[in-house]
Amino acid sequence: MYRIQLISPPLIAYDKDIFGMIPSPPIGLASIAAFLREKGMPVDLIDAFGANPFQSKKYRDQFVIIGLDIEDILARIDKNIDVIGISVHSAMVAKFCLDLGLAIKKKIGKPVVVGGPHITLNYSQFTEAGIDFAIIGEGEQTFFQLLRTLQEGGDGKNIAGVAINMRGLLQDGEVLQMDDLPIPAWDLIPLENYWRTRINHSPFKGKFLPMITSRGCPFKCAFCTTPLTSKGKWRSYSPQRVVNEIQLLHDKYQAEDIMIQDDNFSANPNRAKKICEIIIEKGLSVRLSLPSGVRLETLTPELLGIMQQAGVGYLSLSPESGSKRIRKLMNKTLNEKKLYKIQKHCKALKIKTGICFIIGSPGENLQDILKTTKMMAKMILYGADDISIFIFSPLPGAPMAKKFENNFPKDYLGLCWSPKWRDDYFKWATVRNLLYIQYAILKVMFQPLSIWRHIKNILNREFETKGEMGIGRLIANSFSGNKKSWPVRPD
Ligand code: B12
Ligand code: SF4
Repeated sequence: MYRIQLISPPLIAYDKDIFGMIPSPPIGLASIAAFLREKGMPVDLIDAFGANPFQSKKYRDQFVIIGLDIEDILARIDKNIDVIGISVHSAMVAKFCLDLGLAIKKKIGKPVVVGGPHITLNYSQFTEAGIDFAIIGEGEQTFFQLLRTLQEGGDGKNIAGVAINMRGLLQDGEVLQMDDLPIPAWDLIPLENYWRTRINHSPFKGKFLPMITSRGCPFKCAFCTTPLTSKGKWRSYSPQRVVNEIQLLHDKYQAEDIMIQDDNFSANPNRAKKICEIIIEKGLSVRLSLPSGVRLETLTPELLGIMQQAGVGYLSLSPESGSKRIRKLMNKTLNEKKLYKIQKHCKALKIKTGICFIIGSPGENLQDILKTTKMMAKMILYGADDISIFIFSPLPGAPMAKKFENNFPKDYLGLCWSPKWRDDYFKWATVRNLLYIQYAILKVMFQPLSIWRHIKNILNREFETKGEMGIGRLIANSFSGNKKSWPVRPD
């Protein structure tokens, strides 16, 4: 039987960019590992961030690598391995993964396969450089089919879902019933190291794990690539399967906080309601959060009420901009009245909220920013807990990226929510800082009583908001010296 080496790259970010330095256990790769193991294929997984989150090195002038670098990874690969699979989550890790793949080919001489959200739309960056196979879309079934074919002596080039170095041969892989997928192989990930960093993309109090209850999104925001990678489809686990996984993460891995990182958890509100009902019926006691954004269209006071009873303590709402003009450019529908109403309901239910905005869209002007400022102020008045402000970055493949097509950074490195390569980055970074100052002032003005709770949570290192997590990290870094607190400074 073929032996497979899976690799999740280290975290790569602009040095000191707190928006890019957010680790999370690699759920996509853990899901592939579980699937292959279920099919009887022995799998080893190198999680280059999780293996050593306290190692940081400078990378290409402006960036840092946190975790294992190429040499470290090469040293850990067993020479008897048959195929190597590398996960490429975003443009930020693409160059590193390409260099790693080529180095593995040179040193070990075995086929290298890449997959992940970035690959689905940008596979030619890899196949044209000499990487053997790129898997398009969901990887479990396609990767397994490829491995089986290679093992039987085939060349693997005709399998649906495998992109080869010829335009026109791109096809979808076989789509599985979601409930047939095994639970991610968390036993292969050094979870303790993630918990030690005390950082995630959602606030948490105890041991945490991510989870996916659905894949894809039926909406079409022009800055996002998910509508393209999921082809506008949304598929989900059955409510019972979702609750079984929550229970297992709690019982087997002691997870107390579960981040449901679906693109669109409540795309089917009845399913979301059913999940909550089963959790309540079973008396499961876990804290749930929805950090990737919940579409306003799908929320009702009734659904929020039952979500709160089921343990949802934090969710993200993404109006993106206070300006209708910019929202139109983003192809983002938003009912502002409903936004404020839902925020007030969350406040009444004590569900913490994170409100996400994108600034710096092509053509965005002062008028637009003032409208965002106003929306932000209203949201804080109505009880919003966190504000996240991202600077527009043209993700390759997304419709709004077209305007930047000729200016993309080489090898896509730098395509993140702090795009320092943009000519006007300084301007937008200044606007972002001013908006955060406004947020802090309004928070003290409109929510003075919440300040004590924030201080208590920061001191206990039990976070209910991202703001607390960020400030907690700053304090920990200032008091504990370089090596003890995460993120460490590069050597
Ligand atoms: C949750 C999430 C995060 C989380 C957690 C990431 C994690 N470790 O899991 C956090 C917050 C940390 C994060 C960070 C970032 N993210 Co992100 N993230 C997502 C999100 C919303 C869901 C990912 C997910 O959990 N999917 C569910 C799992 C099961 O699927 P999967 O990971 O895609 O894996 C499947 C396939 O891709 C494939 N596959 C994956 N790996 C491999 C490997 C092999 C060998 C094979 C064969 C197949 C394969 O098979 C898997 C199972 O079917 C996606 C949107 C999306 N739907 O893709 C954006 C998304 C992937 N992120 C994006 C971006 C831009 C970023 C950041 C750069 C943002 C920033 N901070 O500036 C950082 C960069 C992180 C890094 N250094 O790479 C973009 C990437 C676009 C691009 N080309 O760059 C996306 C697509 C969002 C978007 N709006 O367009 N992210
Ligand atoms: S931003 Fe969210 S809602 Fe919009 S298309 Fe992407 S995943 Fe869907």
